[in-house]
Amino acid sequence: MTPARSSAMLRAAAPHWRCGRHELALDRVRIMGVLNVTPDSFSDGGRFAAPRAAVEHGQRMIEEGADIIDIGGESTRPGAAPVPLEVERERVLPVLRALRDAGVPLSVDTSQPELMRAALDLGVSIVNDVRALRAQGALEAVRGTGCGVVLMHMQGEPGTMQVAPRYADVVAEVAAWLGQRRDAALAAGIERERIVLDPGFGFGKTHAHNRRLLARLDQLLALGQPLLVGLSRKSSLGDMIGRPVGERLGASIAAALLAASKGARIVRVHDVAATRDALAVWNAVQAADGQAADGQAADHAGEASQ
Ligand code: HH2
Repeated sequence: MTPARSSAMLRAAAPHWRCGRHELALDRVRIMGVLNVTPDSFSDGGRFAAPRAAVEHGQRMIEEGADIIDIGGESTRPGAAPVPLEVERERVLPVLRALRDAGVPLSVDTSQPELMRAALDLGVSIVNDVRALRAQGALEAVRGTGCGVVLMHMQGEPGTMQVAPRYADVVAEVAAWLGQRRDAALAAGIERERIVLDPGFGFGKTHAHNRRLLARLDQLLALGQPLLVGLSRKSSLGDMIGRPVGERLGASIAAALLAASKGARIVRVHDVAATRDALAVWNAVQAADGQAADGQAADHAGEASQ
């Protein structure tokens, strides 16, 4: 693909994301800040398990530039067991309540239709489901609500998904699967402009599968939906740099920029401030590239630069 064509495709791919009372312009890459209200998440388990610590961390990420806060009460790391509904509700709902007027759209990271409904009643704008609304009643829970939805690919279930992930062609299979889930959502009455797709890095995939998916992420743009990518601090990055989870900031930023360059419009990250700065550079250069490609570059011959 030529650079001009690829940048035109990226800009054409996703003008807006309709999510509840918010409409998120996707003319630049947006940051979804991760807020895990869990004792056992793979990178920050226990740090924000108390509601007060979670709310403070959410507010901090908003100050740092998060466009969305994604609140989850179930760890889906490899090997994790499902969490009972009541536990998930008790973890998530007080934090949603405290942050709902904080100024940015909130997302609830859950697969449980009952929790989706309760969160939507509190004014949550996005349902982020790592199981792509496959639970019984999940499509119905979001159907008439106008919320945004993230449909993520996963092979298997968190408890066993990393035992032996298998694909003949990981990119083609993830694309076909996401296309089917998108079609199921459309058939259930969820409008196209509400739907974002996510290849699900680390969910039933080897490190090699994850690397290949990132390398070929632009192939998923053919599905015609905005793409969200969550690679922050994940073990595939650890594998590439040989560092534990607490030392993956540089790798996570590199991954966010790579995802952006391959067409992702939303990145789900733990380290908001550092990602914001990296993306500000990327977005600015991308905008300049777009102006040049459109033949709109102004003549700045006299402009001072350093
Ligand atoms: N990854 C995690 C959780 N939710 N949602 C989407 N859409 N995409 C992802 O890649 C994704 C996700 C896992 O990361 P994290 O929340 O940091 O860890 P844990 O599941 O252990 O809480």
